[in-house]
Amino acid sequence: MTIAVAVIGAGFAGIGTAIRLKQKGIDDFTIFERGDRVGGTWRDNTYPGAACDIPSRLYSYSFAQNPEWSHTYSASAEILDYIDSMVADHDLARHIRFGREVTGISYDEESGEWTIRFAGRRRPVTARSVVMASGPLANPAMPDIRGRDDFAGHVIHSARWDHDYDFTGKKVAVIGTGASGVQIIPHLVKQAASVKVFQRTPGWVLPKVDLETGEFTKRIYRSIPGAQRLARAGWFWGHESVALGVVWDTPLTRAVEALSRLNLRLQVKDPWMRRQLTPDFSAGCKRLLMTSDYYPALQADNCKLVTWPIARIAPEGVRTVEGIEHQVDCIVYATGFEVSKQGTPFEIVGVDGRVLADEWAGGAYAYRSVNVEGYPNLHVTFGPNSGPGHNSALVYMESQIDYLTDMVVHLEHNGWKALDVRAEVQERYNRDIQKRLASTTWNSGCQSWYLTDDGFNSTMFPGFATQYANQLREVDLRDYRIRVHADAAA
Ligand code: N01
Repeated sequence: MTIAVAVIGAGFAGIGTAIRLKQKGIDDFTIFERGDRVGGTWRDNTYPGAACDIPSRLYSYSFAQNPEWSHTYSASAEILDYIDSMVADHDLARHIRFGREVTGISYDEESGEWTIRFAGRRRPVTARSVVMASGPLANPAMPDIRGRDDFAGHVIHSARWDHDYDFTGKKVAVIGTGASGVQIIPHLVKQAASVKVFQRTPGWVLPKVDLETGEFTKRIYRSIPGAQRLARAGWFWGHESVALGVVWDTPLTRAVEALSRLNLRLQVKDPWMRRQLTPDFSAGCKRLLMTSDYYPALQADNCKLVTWPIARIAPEGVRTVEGIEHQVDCIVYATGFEVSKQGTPFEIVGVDGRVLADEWAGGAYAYRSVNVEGYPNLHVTFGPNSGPGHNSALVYMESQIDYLTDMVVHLEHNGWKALDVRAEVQERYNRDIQKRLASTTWNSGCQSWYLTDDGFNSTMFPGFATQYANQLREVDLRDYRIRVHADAAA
């Protein structure tokens, strides 16, 4: 039997999509999740110190406000609880199938249906619409360092933490000092005998002022929902103004850098260390790092910052190019994720047997980040050029979810076969996006996961969250080709 909507992934995007589908009267959907519980990135990233660097009031859905957030910024366990509570509050458990890893989907023009295939299962599922909610940062990336497999000790990746490994008394190397690395290092320094931090590029660091939410404030949030909306709006506009110093190179960028330098001067006494920790690219080119305990941890007696490039991994540890071998018991890779900027997480075959990964080989693109011409009724959350960079990913996600669920409603209520974005509309949109990206800080010279090796930016949205939300506020059916079933056309 064909279902109305197949949602792939039970992380924030999949759960949010499910809630909005229900609120819009669509109950005939199933969420297929490869893991054994909901939560996506917050299920997978359980490293010590895992927390969100965006305030909780903004890192949550406006249609599922939570008066109980304990702090300004939440730790991963609390975020996971929030996702669980959304599942319970909206009766979503009966819609979720766990252990279903999608291996490929293909579109049949005749029926207007997508076939979804799963690892280890012979029977595929068919659906009229598919929502890709599998997340861009779902698969850990191991760095391409010579000798990596030769290491005789223990290996852990930040996104697949080994909670059984006891760091007490151990010598540890951490490779990677991005958003994950700076959260892990302070915790390891407290536990391990010694920690060597291998830094390739220092990032811009701003202090994270994390306050506990008092019982009185919670009571206000519980009894006056408008107060939560007000707090959310405050954070939202604060982040919108930060965009001026992060998305484009403006005088505000210099102000962000000055603030970060001041933070460095106040927290790090040693001039050599300060030089090593000073970035040489514009603030915002890579993600800003929000932490107040990273610099103090680096200066702990049992911690050492290593800035010589890594030459290779040896059986006993990490060898740097000047010939020193740092012998360790464990290597923690905080080296980020395999980001599908060009490929797709599984094979996606559209009209005329077109394969999306082939079309995206030069860099991914979509219309309004959600739809791709030739792949009707397929909707992507966190798709090409939808990255916030300066605001909450959930604010962007909420816009996508509202937009794509409206499209599903159009399709289902009208009994149409397909909604396929017009090629010329998509082309015009992406020409404009790439033109605007050229003047952003992300394209100003540093290398980050936002760019392909050729410097093509298919991840970030070049503007304010408000602009992004405005473009997704309404589905303009003139942008789409509508196909009807043969019997309806007759
Ligand atoms: O990964 P990253 P991440 N040799 O790719 C280094 C989200 N997130 O997991 O900068 C040596 O940013 C690499 O060095 P360099 C957020 O969107 C959110 O930290 O390339 N080093 C870098 O230091 C974030 O952007 C939260 O020179 C190597 C690090 O590894 C995204 O996840 C929290 C190397 C990788 O940094 C990814 O963050 C955490 C090599 N061969 C994460 N290869 C929130 O709070 C890589 N590196 C919401």
